[in-house]
Amino acid sequence: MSGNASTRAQFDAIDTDGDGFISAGELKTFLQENPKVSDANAKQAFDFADENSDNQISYEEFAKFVR
Ligand SMILES: [Ca+2]
Ligand SMILES: [Ca+2]
Repeated sequence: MSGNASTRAQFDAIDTDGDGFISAGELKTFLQENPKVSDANAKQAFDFADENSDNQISYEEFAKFVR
């Protein structure tokens, strides 16, 4: 069992379409609420979090990323 209630809540907040995965666009939208995050940095963060490179961040991948 990985993560906790607040990790789950954060994941759900980023997964705006509720399909159970965070897409590159969803992560970018979330990160760019902080104006310091550039497109390149958002992409870098996404690639780092997307361990299996399927262009989706699963909850398991997200939980590792934020840990
Ligand atoms: Ca999604
Ligand atoms: Ca993935």
